[in-house]
Amino acid sequence: MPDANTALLAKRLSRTILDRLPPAIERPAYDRAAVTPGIVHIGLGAFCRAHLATYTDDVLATGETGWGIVGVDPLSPAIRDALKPQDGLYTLLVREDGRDSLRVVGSFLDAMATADQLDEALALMSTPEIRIVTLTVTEKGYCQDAATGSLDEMHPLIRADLAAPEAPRSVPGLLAEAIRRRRAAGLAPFTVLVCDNLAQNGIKVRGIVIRYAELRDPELAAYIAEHVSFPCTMVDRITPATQDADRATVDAALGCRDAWPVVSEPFKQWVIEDRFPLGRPAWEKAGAILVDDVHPFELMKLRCLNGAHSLLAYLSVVAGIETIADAMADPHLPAVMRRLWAEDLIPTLPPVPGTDIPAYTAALEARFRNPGIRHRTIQISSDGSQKLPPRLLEPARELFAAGRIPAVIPLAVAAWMRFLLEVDEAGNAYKVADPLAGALTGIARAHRDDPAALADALFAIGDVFAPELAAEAAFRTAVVAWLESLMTAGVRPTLEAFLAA
Ligand code: CS2
Repeated sequence: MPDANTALLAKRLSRTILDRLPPAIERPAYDRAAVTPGIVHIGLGAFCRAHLATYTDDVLATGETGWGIVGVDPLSPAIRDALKPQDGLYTLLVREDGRDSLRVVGSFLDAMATADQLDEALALMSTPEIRIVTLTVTEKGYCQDAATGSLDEMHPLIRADLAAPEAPRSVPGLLAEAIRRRRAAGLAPFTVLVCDNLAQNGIKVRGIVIRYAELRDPELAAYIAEHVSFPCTMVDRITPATQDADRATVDAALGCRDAWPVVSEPFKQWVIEDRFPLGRPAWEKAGAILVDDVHPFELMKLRCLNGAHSLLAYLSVVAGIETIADAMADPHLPAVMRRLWAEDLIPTLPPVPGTDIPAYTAALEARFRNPGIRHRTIQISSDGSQKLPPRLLEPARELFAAGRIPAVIPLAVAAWMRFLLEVDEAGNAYKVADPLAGALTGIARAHRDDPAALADALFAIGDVFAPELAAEAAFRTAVVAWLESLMTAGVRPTLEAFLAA
């Protein structure tokens, strides 16, 4: 006879097992059966499940029952397939200093994948109960030209959607079609709440969706421009991709199997512009900050947190440093990061209400050091062509416009260029994950022995480098010098030379 614990481990996390979980596991403090969907969330990755789902879970626990979430994966059915047999439940493992706390999150009522449930998802988005569509589809999910933030009209998914707009595969196509269907049904449009790391994310995505709609039907575009609200947001919680070791930790603590738990740091922050014509959950009760203007918060976070992440990620991958916590233990990287903040990024920021920016960056450093979070530098290195413009290239452009020369950003850009060679300094190969990977790695291979030619060929990619920045002679000279040093001397001597200068 298997003992009770073995029998439980053979079981899957689900609503019927919630009451039997060990007492230390936090779980929904409300009757999930009484909750109805009010939000469709597009993109089921780890981040949204550590972030907006927990804010919403807390609001549901205050007795607001109309704001359950239905998740829609626009890419693969894998997370839907993990969550569906679990009644949408999953565990969030919050880690700090070896202290784990676990929480089963209940705000996802159901999960769908557009791969085989597109009509079901569109039908749900066209019901009166759904008043908000939230999104975490990563920067590249919006089919944007990263340098300008406008719609990439030649994107294959956009071309395909314009040819068959009622069966969309792109995110702009999905939003436009859902808004069209609601309008045809006589319903007011939902609010579109973008929760990705784009500068002025609501404004950008509004522009992208309107441009897509213009190409589809100018009348629909005019309707969206006039009636649909796209508040901007700043979202923050460090949430690395789930590893098998995390699944094992969670299963052992739960005593049952969770097919896709999520791991995060304790810190979380959400700043939201309060423009929701059809209402919203009282997210402020869960600690969200509702403001009139998100822009200062968003610039601070995108530049200081994400910009530092990108600097550390490219140097670390090339140097063979596996995680951000390991990078923080490096003799040189933290000092370079502090100079990035002090010399290049903080000078570009406007005042941020209620925030002392040096204290914010000091807190960031402590978050990066969290030994419980194994945030892999190769994960952060992905999609550099989309991430570098808002994090580092836009601040560089602003510094030049103000008559200043960035000190550290050229080193970060050179590290990205060196990273595109797909081999670290110990000779280990890795893959560049990026929507432009083919073009970028092709250029890197063609110029692997010529840093100046490599830099020039990359500067010519207009989707990444704004022409004004590519034309700055001082920028080009600095990037080429650092790239040459990285390619010939290596990361360590380059950092030493940088810090000595
Ligand atoms: C990271 C972000 O992968 C990345 O590019 O910089 O995912 C970062 O961890 C989050 O934005 C933190 O809120």
